[in-house]
Amino acid sequence: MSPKVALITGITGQDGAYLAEFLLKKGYIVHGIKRRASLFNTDRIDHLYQDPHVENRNLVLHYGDLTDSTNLIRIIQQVQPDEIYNLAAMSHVAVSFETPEYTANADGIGTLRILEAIRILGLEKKTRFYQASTSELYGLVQETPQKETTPFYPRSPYAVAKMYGFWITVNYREAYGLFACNGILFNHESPVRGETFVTRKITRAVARMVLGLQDCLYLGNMNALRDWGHARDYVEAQWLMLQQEAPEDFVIASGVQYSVRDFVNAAVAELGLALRWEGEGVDEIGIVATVDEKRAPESARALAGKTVVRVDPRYFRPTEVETLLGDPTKAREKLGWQPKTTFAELVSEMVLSDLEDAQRDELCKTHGFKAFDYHE
Ligand code: NDP
Ligand code: GDR
Repeated sequence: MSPKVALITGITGQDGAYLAEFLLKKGYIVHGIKRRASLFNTDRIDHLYQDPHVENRNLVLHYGDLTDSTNLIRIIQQVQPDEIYNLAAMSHVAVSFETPEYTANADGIGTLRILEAIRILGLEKKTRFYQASTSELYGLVQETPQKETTPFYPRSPYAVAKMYGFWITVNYREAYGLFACNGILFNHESPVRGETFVTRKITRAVARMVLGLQDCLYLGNMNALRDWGHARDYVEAQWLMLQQEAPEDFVIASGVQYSVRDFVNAAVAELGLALRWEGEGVDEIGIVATVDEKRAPESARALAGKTVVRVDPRYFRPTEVETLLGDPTKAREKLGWQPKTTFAELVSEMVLSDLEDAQRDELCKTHGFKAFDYHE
């Protein structure tokens, strides 16, 4: 039997990288769409990269963009995929308030463009479609925990665009019999999470602070509650949805909730620090209360008594999603899916990976080379 062929949009993103690796291990031929950028943007999949001069590659990259229908039609025609995973998106909620029209175009209409391409090319019976839907659809939550039947109330241009993507996927399933599924995924993170999402921002800052490369971590709403899991576990659920007999939508979540502040506490604890929180609202600060000399790097001792976390209102959103908690019962019962990584394991993996990066930067700095110093 010839290997299955998958096409991943957003292959250069966090989930794209984990999914590509997962599918390659399963024997798939994987095609991915990457955007042209002025710098190399394939860091997350460089370990999977195959030289274009090698014959019979099982990972092939195509230039493309979700805002370009002709490009999508041509790639899908050429690839003739058995499965399409639409992971590409302008995925940052706060940034979507700055670029609402582009977000609607890429995240909303982009989904339609792929579904239409499948139809135009007559691939309705061959190609299965996965849409990266999101817990952000629940926004101002109407029920806790959130499950597949919980009403949506989106709270950002990102979530509204994803709402279109959700319903157009359902509509094409019902109207044209497409095997199309929505995965309503709750937040999932990893060491390759984008550096401006809150978890990675925290783990990166903590690692840099203990090595003396950064002074303070500025955060927005620390009371926000999220249901965090590991991207490695969640891409397996994406694949499982397309292996079922019938297409359905599934909530994918851990079923456990923590605040942003809890995440900070867990991240600093991983490197032997404990914080004392003082003040309220925009005046809240996190001060290093104890440094465990056995666990913390030596350079971290200088942090005792220092304020290392402050609130910066620039990170507040015009409308916030205060609380999300998923109920993954349907996924467990129908897909046999369960998260394998606990919150503590996730935080630990992310912190230790960022510590390695920070150690490399520290080494560069001590040898007089420029160390990467960008954070926002
Ligand atoms: P990332 O932001 O890490 O990756 C997004 C990917 O989309 C990148 O490869 C990016 O390319 C690409 N992309 C962005 N805009 C376009 C465009 N116009 N045309 C083509 N490609 C584009 O996101 P994640 O991997 O974390 O998330 C994957 C998907 O799942 C997204 O759709 C996201 O909205 C959704 N989601 C994510 C959750 C999470 O917690 N991670 C939870 C629920 C849903 P480039 O690398 O060039 O920027
Ligand atoms: P989210 O993730 O908006 O849930 O979207 P993010 O990590 O950006 O925010 C989570 C919560 O933390 C609060 N927060 C901060 N957020 C950021 N980015 N930076 C800060 O400094 C900060 N301080 C506090 C936020 O206000 C929010 O409440 C992610 C994305 O991956 C989406 O694409 C995906 O659909 C959802 O998860 C599920």
